[in-house]
Formats: sequence, structure tokens, C-alpha cells
Amino acid sequence: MALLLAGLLILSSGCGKKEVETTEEKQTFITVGFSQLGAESDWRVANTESMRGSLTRQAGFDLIFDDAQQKQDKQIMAIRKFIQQEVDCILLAPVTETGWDTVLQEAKDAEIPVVIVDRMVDVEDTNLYTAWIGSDFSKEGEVACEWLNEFAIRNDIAPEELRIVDLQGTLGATAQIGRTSGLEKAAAKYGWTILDMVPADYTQAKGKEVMQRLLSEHEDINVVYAENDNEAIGAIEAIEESGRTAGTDIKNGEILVISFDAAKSGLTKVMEGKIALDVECNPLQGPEAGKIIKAVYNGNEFNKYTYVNENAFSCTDIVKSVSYKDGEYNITKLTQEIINRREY
Ligand code: GYE
Repeated sequence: MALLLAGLLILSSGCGKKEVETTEEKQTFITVGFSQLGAESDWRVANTESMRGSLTRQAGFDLIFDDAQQKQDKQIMAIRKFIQQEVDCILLAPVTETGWDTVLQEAKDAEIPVVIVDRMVDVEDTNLYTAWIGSDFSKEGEVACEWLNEFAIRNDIAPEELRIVDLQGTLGATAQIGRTSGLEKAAAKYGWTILDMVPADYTQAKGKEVMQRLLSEHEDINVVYAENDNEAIGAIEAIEESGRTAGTDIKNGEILVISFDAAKSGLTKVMEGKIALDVECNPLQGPEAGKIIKAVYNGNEFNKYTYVNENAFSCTDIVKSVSYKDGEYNITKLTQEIINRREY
């Protein structure tokens, strides 16, 4: 708990007489140690900003932020430091799922609640964390693939003619596991050809580098399944530099790009027709994190698992909705107005 002593000086003017009145006011803040995994993507930057913008002093929080530069050992070090600092709550956006049992047990022993955001942790005892807020990554993968299946049917493209490369996210991250498995399952179900699956760390630079290599190794690629916008943007650069075009006319040699996140940078490529489908992943988890931390702190009720709302955007209206395991999913035809309203 952090205490702030605020002194207020009221000075009255006139005749050299100075009246000083001091009021002392005690304010209590909930101290939150936030271990953010890195700053690899537009999504991540927006996620950090959302936390910073919600967990403010004005809202009653004292936020200690740590960027782990994509390294799990740095996250573990940060958590240990937060425990030493006796924070009221630890907020963790974990880089990968496994390897958290020991340090989360240490937090539990110190009676510090841990709220997980974005990706998940895979721990033996789910009581090692108090709550989780994030996305349904398997659903995102499934929606993307159902869209691709519908797209192929409506354009008269045989399943085996889809020759796909997967630019994966950071291996072992929940977002990667869900999106990759969505593709693997759909490829097995429909008979698509997966030419290659290569991790590209969710960054634009790696997305480009990996795509350059894949283009030189496989001349018949016609679908890129990029597991985030930054990888997709890098891949499009590589496609264009190789003299090919990103688009939806795969019968005439274009390469169809599917992406995830739907950040402004990705949506701009959708608008240009270079990303065919962008499945939204909502990084604005700050307000919900704030609510849950307050509820935990005050002993009020809260949901252990919270999924954020998400949509999907396409440059074509050939496929407006797809069915997935839990029902029907609407795909929005992107407009400039939607992009303009995008905060990140
Ligand atoms: O899609 C990607 C980021 O875990 C949901 O991580 C997140 C993913 C997001 O780097 O852009």
C-alpha cells in the first residue's frame, strides 16, 4: 500500500500578512507490479498503454512497470522484485505458457494475488493465479480458417490447391498455440497443403526475413497465415520485393494474406486489399484489469476468467459470416471509418 501525503498551501494576499493553511490528506493507492513481456508489436504497445492509462494514480493505483524484452527469466526476476517490494498485486503478461509454477508459488506464499493478462500460464495448480483476462486464441484461429474454407468454396478453389505457409508467433505463447492449432486442424479437416510453419517472433523484421526465405524455397505459395499484423506487414514487404502481389486473386498468382490483431497498421493493409482477413485481438485490457484488481483488493466478487470482445475484418464481402464451434461469427467488411476510430 502506498501512502501519499498531500500538502495544500493556501496563500492569502494583502498587507504583507501571509496566512498559511496546510491540510494534510492521506491517500491510499493499490500498488501493482506489471511484468509486461516486451514491446514486439503494435498490439503489445497498445496493451501497455491501456494498462498505463487505466492503472493511474487518479484511479487509485500506483503502477510499477517492467518490460522483460521477450525473456521469461527477466519476467521471473521482475516478479521476485515485486514480491520484495511487497506490492498489493502482480499483473503478468507471460511470454510463454510454461515455467511459472515456482515463481507464482513464491507470490502465493507472500500472499500477493497475481492477475494474468493476454496469454495464459500453464501451471499445475490454477490457484496460483487469481484471475485471467485475455482472448480466445483457438477461436481466432478457427474463425480465420473457416473464413478461408468459405472463401475457397465460393471462389471455386479446390482445397488441395491452397498452399499455405504459417508465420507462427513466439513458440509456446498461448496466441501461437491457439492460432497454429486452428490452422493444423482445418488443414487436416479440409485437405489443405501446409508447405511450411516457421516462427517469426511476432515482429515485422522477422516476418519479412522468414517470408523472403520461404518465397525462395517454395515458388507455389498462395496463402500466408501470419499470426499477427506485424509479421503480415513484413511478409507483404517480402512478397512485393519479390515481384509478386498480395491480394485475393490467387488464381492469377496473388498471395492471400491472413492476419491477426487488427491494429491500425494491419487494418490499413486490409483497406489496401493486401490483407484479405484480419481477425481482431483486443489489447485494451486495462479497464477490466483495473476493475478486477480493485475487486480482489476490496474482497468483492469477480470472474476468474474474462474474455474480451473481438471481431474480424475483411477487404472482401465474399464471406460475411462463418460458423465455428460456438455458433456463427460475423465478419465485417472494413471501412475507412472503422480505421479512423481505431485507437491503436
Ligand atoms: O497477437 C501479438 C503480440 O499475445 C495476443 O502477442 C498477443 C499477441 C499478439 O505480440 O501481436
